[in-house]
Order: sequence, then structure tokens, then C-alpha cells
Amino acid sequence: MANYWHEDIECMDLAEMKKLQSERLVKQVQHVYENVPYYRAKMDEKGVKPADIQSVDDLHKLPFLSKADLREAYPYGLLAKPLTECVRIQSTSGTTGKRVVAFYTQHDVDLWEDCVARAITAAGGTSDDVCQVAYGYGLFTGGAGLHGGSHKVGCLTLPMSSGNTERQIQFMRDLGSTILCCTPSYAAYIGETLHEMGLTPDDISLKAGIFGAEPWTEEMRRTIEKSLGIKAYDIYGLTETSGPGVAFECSEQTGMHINEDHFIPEIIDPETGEVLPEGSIGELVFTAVDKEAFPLLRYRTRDLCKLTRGKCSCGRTLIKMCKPMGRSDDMMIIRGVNVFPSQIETVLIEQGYAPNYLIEVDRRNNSDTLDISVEMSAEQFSDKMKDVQDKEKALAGAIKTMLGISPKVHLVSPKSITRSEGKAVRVIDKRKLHD
Ligand code: DLL
Repeated sequence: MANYWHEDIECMDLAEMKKLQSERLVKQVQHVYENVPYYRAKMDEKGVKPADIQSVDDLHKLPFLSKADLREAYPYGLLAKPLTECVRIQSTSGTTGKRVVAFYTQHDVDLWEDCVARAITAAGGTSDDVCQVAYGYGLFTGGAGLHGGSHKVGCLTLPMSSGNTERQIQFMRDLGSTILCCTPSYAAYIGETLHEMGLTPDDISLKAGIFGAEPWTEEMRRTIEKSLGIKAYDIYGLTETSGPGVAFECSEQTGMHINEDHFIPEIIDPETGEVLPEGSIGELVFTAVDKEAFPLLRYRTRDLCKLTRGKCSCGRTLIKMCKPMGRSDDMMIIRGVNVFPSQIETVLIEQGYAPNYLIEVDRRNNSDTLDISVEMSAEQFSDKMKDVQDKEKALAGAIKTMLGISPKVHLVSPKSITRSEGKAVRVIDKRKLHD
């Protein structure tokens, strides 16, 4: 049995880590300034020269990079290596606007796969495991990222891609998959299908799942763990930073360790751009210090998050990020109240519903409306109108207690909400259509 444990890096002491980050950052800033006119112009505009960046303590002097910059520079404007030295392109799953296109040299692919291999190792993966990759393959980084990491660890890799759920379960059984990698919403769907096929966790050999690419709650984690009989680990990343593996959960499951030898995190106030002290909630910003083709300096992710550094029972010293609370642009302002879909998901699961729901926000007569359709299980289903109305009222009350505003809850029949095989679409904000 072989594993992929980078103890020298993952347990490095803070002073040494800062030294490593600083050395890499100084080189990266030089590389970017010399090779990317777009960055050079941004730095010149802010009056910052590479010589001003001597260590991580100078990071705050650099200008931010945002999604708008990526769009403006699309497709080649941020490329820092000749295309002839690039070996891969991946892209975001976004369906609106221009996609983000990321480029990789062989060094960048290796770095990315190393990060994912660390994540699989932290979830208990070794060369003895059979790793079923049910993230989408293609331009999306989920399939390619977990696939590459699984190879690095030496797992027997099953490149299923997403979809065809009964076949996923059949392969899982026939080939004895021990690790499942997919989005949490797809994991919940696989768990549901397993039970519908008359099977239980005892009929499969899964022990762990590595789930990410979308926000998911602790309640959702427990639902998945129970239905598949596994321990479910979170993994985070974005196309711009390579893909999955920027951060990953260990056995302690109290946040995700950031691979900070490659990605330096900061938390900023999304309104003012001011760097916030450790432990504050704000927008997560990453600087990729040793990516070659598509380096990012102070990239604003729009994910709202918190960083904490402390002792972890796994021995890793890498800083931790909490589960992202959603993107700043996922937050809905309904009748003046900030609402995250995850808050609604928490209440639904606590109240005994499965995580199959759809949130619709609209504006009628100048007032915001919040409608939540929630699916009943076969056991919860009733054809007595009064029963259903009582349940709707109880659920609306529990959601009001959480959010402070009253939703209209619609309990809908089993199987009427479309299941997700990738990133789930849980919110439709129709107000945007009127604007
Ligand atoms: O979703 C990369 C990925 C693939 C991560 C597989 C994990 C597993 P994008 O499509 O570019 O890349 O979307 C990135 O997804 O900014 C977050 O808003 C969200 N996200 C990713 N991981 C998590 C997570 C991939 N664990 C965007 N929890 C990010 C919450 C996540 N949100």
C-alpha cells in the first residue's frame, strides 16, 4: 500500500511556510510583470513595481484581479507562457457570459494533480483504493482533476463521468469502488437510487466520498453519509486556480486545509477591498504563487468564507477555510434580508425532508416573494389536503424562524423535482428578468 503524504509541506511550521510563499511570490510577480502586459498595466496603474514585493507581507500592495478582468482578457490576455508550452485547457461550467478559460503547462497539471492527490490521501485514499470519478469529464475541472489526483495516489481509477446512475451503482458493486467523487447533490441522488434499487450500504464497498464544486450543508453531509454508509469529505477549488484541490478536508472535518504552498489566501471586505483579520467573514482571495501559464495575483473568488489557523488533530499545519457560505452573488436580498440557499437547506433537512427543493424569488406589487417547493418522500406523501397544508405551515414557520421572513412553502409529490448529476440549480430569481 502506498500513499501520497507530503508531510514536509503539509506539516510545515508557519515561519518556514511564509518563507517558501515569499520566495515563490517574489518570483511570480516578476514573471507576471515581464510576461503579461495586462498585469503590467494594472500594476503600473497602481504604482507597484515588482521590487516593491519582497515578501507575503507586501501582498496587499498588489491590485486585485476579478472575473471582469478575466472576461476582458479572454481568451489569451492573461497567458504568461507561450501557447506552445501549454498542454491543456479547461473551462468553467458557467452558462452565462463568456466562459473562463484556464491554461496549463505540464508543470501546472502536475501541481494541480498533486493538490488533488493530497485531498484523496486526506480522505484516507491509498493505492489500495478503487476511486470512482463521477464528476463530469470534459472542460469542467471536476472529472479531469479527480482523475489525475487518483492516478497520482495510485488508486484504481474508474472514469465514469456523471450520469447514468443505475450503471454507476452497478459498476460500484461489480468493481468494489471504495471512494466516490462527485458533486454532493449527485451523491445524494446516487444514495437515493441505491435505496430505490432495493440495496443498502452493505451491498457496496464505499468508505469515503470526496464531494465539492457547489455549496452543501452539514445536514446534507449527514444525509449522504447515512444513505451511502461513508464518511463524506469536502473539496474546494475553482477553474481559475486550476480546479478542485485548492483546499480539502481531513479526518477532523472542521474546515478545509488550503494548499497554501501554492495558493496564498486572504479574506477581504467585499465592499472596500480591505484585508480583514483572521477569523473574519469576507470574500476569499487567492494568489497562485507557482502556476506558470495562468498565474493569478489576488484573484477575487466572490466566495464568502472565513480562515482559521490552529492545531489540527490530523497533524497538518495548513491554514483552514470554512465551508464557503455561498458566493457573494448567490446571496439573495429578499425584502431587505440577506438569504443564502444553504440556510433554507439546513431547515429542510432538520425538519426531515430530503435535499430536493427549488427556491423561486420574484417581485409582485413591488414586494419580494419567496416560494419554496419541497419534495415529500413516499412516506411523507399524503393525499389529504389538510395534512399537507399543516405540514406546509409548520415548515414555513421553521424557515421564518431561521430567516426572519415568511416564505410560501409548496410540498410537492415525490420525484417531481429534477435531480442533479452535476452542480444543482436550486434558485430561480425571476426579479432579474424584470430588471
Ligand atoms: O467547481 C472546481 C471543483 C470541481 C471543485 C470539483 C470541487 C470539486 P468552477 O466550476 O470554476 O470549479 O466553480 C468554482 O464553485 O468559486 C465556489 O463558488 C464553488 N465551489 C467549489 N467547490 C466548493 C465547495 C469547480 N466545496 C466555484 N463548497 C467556486 C462550496 C464550492 N462551493
